[in-house]
Amino acid sequence: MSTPNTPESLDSERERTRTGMSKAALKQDFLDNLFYIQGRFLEVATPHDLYMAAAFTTRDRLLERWVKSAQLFKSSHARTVCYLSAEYLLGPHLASNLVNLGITENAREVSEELKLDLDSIIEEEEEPGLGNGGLGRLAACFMESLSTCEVPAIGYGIRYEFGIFDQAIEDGWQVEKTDNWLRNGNPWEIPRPKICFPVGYGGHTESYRDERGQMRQRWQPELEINGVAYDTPILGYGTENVNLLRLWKAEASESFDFQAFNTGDYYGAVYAKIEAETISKVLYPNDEPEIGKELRLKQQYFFVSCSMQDMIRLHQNTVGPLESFADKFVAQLNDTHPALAVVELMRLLLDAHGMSWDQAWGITHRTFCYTNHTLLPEALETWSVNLFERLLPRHLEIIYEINRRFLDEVRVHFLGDEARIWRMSLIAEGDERRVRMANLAVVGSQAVNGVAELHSKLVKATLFKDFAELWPGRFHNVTNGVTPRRFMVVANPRLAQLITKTCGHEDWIRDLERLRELEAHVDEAGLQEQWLTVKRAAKQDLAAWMKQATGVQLDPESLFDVQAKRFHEYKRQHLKVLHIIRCYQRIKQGLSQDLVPRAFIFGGKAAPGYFMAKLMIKLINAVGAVINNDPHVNGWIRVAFMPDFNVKNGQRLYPAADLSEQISLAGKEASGTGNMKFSMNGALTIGTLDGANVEIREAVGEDNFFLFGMTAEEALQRQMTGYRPWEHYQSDAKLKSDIDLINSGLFSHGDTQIFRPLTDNLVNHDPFMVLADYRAYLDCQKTVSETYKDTQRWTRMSILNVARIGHFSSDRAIRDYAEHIWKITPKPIEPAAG
Ligand code: GFP
Repeated sequence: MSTPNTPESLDSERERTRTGMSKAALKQDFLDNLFYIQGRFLEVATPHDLYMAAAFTTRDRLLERWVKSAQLFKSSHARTVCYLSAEYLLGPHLASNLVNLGITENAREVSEELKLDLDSIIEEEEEPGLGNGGLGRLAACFMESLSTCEVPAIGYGIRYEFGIFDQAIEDGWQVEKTDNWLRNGNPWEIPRPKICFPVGYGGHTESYRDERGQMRQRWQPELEINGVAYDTPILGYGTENVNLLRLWKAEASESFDFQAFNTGDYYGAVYAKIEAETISKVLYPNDEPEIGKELRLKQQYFFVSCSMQDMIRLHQNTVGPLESFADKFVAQLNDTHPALAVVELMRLLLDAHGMSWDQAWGITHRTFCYTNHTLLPEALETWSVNLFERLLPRHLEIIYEINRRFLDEVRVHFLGDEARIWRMSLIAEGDERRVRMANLAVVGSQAVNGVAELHSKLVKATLFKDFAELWPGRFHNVTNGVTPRRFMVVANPRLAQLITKTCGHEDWIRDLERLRELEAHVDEAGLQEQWLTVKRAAKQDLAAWMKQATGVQLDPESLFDVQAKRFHEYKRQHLKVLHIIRCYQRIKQGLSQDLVPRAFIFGGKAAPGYFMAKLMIKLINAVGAVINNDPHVNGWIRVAFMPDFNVKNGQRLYPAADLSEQISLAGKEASGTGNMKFSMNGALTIGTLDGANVEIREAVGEDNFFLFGMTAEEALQRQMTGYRPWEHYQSDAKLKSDIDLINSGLFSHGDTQIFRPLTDNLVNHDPFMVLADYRAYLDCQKTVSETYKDTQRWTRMSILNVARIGHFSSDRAIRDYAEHIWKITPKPIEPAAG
């Protein structure tokens, strides 16, 4: 076919290549990108070159949609959600963007035509690990669902040069390796050197009279660095909407100190640059003591300052006067890490834009909402007043003034209740005075929410009881959700295809409640058989990966019993270890009749400084080494530890699990989101009444969920009346023998001391009541084994879990936020004509 050689036709031809969805356009763009960006041709391209070319080809299609979204949002002054989060655990982009664009199949066929393998290209991507766990992954799911639900949004965060460490297992111990994710370049981001804001630290404040003769304060920082924007487009599923993830990188204002250089101080000349760039260098791991983490406070201030300045800039460029700022923007604080944004917006409105306190507070308070993610006291941030004074003196003044006015309000409501005032103050008095970030977040926000029904209730009844009594209308619940695009369609394409075939449509991917249509087919032998086939294939895939990664051979016919999440004592990975040891002892004693062959699979990282969590990892691997090498038992049970649990590896685990372990002490896990991901992939849950487990159980039905253990209330009651784990140890012979076996040195080449810190802690303190729930857990596991023997019943339960899990889509969570918290309506982008 010949194309008329006019400028118009050339233009449209070119446009089609860069943005078209046909195989021809994709192929041409892929080859162009390989050539023009990577400087390669097919025959010599490395796997990385191919991945880059595929990523750029996909990105070309995102950019077109992004520009259109930005144009519409700008011209219509669309109300916009700003999601402020110190963490985004994004996972690899390529596969998920292909799904959301609807071009996976075309991309696969193009690859085949070019004699390439799409899966290997996808596998080549290194994920940005810019988060620790649940909170960061939630932010990533929310970004995708915001776009899918067509809600205009900007995600703000930090572009850490080094994300969460890579985990290796050496001699059974976790070893941390640097995550140099930017080493080979990041094709998804676009640097915006001109979107750049100064951020100050240190120095002093001073009073002056403004032109109207009023006394005002201003801040003279000692140090100023710059925050530069790096933008990543986030596409929704089956929509043209693309939102923006804007991450800030710290740079020195002057990259080179010429004065130092001229006086011969070559190293000093670049020192400021190095110091400034340290701020966005590395993600802090969870569960490390807060003390001394000055850099962390600097990071928090850094990203909220850039974000607030950016929001003001955007507002002034579009709508104009700042009086309507809170109509244009709503800012969601993802935990307290960005709580300083409240103070920074006040500072900007007061000091840079000359507003009165009341006017500034009126706007600020209407702008923010806050999500709490934990009740654990050690995870609630406080910062020393001294540190604040040194680093952010103007902010401390503003915090004092917010506090003074706030406490006056409390006094009016609760006359004479000094204890309450003391508890509610933004400043904790004591040997060292500290700023309470959670109190600041509550006071500065118009809405506060927990992340599951139980958690939100506990937030109101315990952590923020005083605040809920003062402002009952401020507290809400939005149960978490996860995106089915990544965790079903990308992670488990076989299951997705089977669902589509069974329901006769793909609409469930956008409207997850429609999975309910599966229920009508639950008793069909054909579906059950295919369901099993799909699960078995996923188990085979995982077994092959595990064999290659760890050397451990798993039998796909056995029950895959998986616990994958951050390591923490409250999540009780050690409870599962006690179960493994019980199985081991039973088999050794010839009592295997009520067991089924099981593969016990773990995944998860421990914070580098959290000794007990690391010891749990060592224990699992130690027990695994004995079991996996003992021919008497390894036909029955195997233990495998998946190294480096991250989003990418999680996608291998969820589809293959038969049983999902959600066994935290009730009242401790705010929500959990792994519980949703497993259930969406047809795993049955064994769990306590904790976090979102409660709602998952209600949704899938009591009969399709293995429940055990104390309720949150019972646990609290036991704690208050004096919990004595020692008595469980003494009175339960099996429990005693399991713990004694750990201490016998059997799993540690005769070393009887290595696991003592763990076992002594269990027997003497047991803060998360492992021993109190041990018996109930074991009994419940017996029921699991019995049920698994009945394949048909198990499969039916598995199908029902998937059919009834629709509520836990992050699309639903975003719609809840939009309606009840943000008061925002979707803004669809019209598809391109033709
Ligand atoms: C926290 C809570 C989880 C909750 C997530 C998301 O996770 O229960 O599901 O936040 O709300 F602990 P981490 O960031 O602590 O892993």
